[in-house]
Amino acid sequence: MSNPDKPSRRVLLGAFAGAGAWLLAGCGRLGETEWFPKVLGIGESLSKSAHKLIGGRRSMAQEFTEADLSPSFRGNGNTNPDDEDYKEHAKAGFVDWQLEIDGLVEQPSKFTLTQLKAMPARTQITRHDCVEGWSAIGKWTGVPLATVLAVAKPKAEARYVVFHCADAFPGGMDGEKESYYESIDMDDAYHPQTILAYGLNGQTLPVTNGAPLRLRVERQLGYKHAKYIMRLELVENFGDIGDGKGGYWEDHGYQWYAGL
Ligand SMILES: Nc1nc2c(c(=O)[nH]1)N[C@H]1C(S)=C(S)[C@@H](COP(=O)(O)O)O[C@H]1N2
Ligand SMILES: [Mo]
Repeated sequence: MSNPDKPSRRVLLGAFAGAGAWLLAGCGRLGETEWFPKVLGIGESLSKSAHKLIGGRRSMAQEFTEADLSPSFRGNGNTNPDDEDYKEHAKAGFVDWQLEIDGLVEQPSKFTLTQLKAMPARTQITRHDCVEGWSAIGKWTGVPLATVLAVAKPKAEARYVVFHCADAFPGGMDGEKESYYESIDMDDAYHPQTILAYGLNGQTLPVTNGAPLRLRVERQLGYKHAKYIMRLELVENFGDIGDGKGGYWEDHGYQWYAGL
């Protein structure tokens, strides 16, 4: 039953669509308008496309200062992948490790950690929010995903970047392991704060937090930030990867778009 005091979703979306041209033209200034926080207040009920329409997908996540850093950045989920290849690489300091990029790209590529570190880096101090109810502020250094994609050249039909990770969780009754994986769309892939991080708080990224490389996708919740990345795969859809929902936790019921 609809509540007569509350504008319906349809009415709200209609209002946004009508204001669309103006909103897009002014999207760089949205955060400064008085009504924007109010819009965000009702944003919980907005669809992803409406969120995008009001400029939300392109806006920047808040960045903090050194003074805001959490004393330590805890590890969560898997913190030490139980995979033979991974363990060998970790023991060797990831000198022979390579990030693979394949799928719908013109130029399937491999990058060593040294090559990734030689690309222009971005450092950002951001807050990580986990659905389990904790947050931490950390300083992340890495290469923008956009920079790496510029080398691999996604084909026009590529719609998602899938992150294949080294770790797995024990699966169902047969004890079969389920690999951790995640996916984001091209809007998030090209967002300036979306980086493949190899540094945390001025140090080499520890194994606990995803060495050698982990995703930072700052507009979304913690489980989207894939750690222990081994391979990026560009796909048109992710229906035949894992259980088809776009990520390990999505396959277990979490939302695919985990916007903050
Ligand atoms: N490969 C992999 N990535 C992962 C996870 C995981 O278990 N494996 N856990 C996710 C969750 S739920 C959170 S909150 C963050 C935790 O990152 P941290 O260990 O650096 O705190 O990593 C995310 N990425
Ligand atoms: Mo999490």
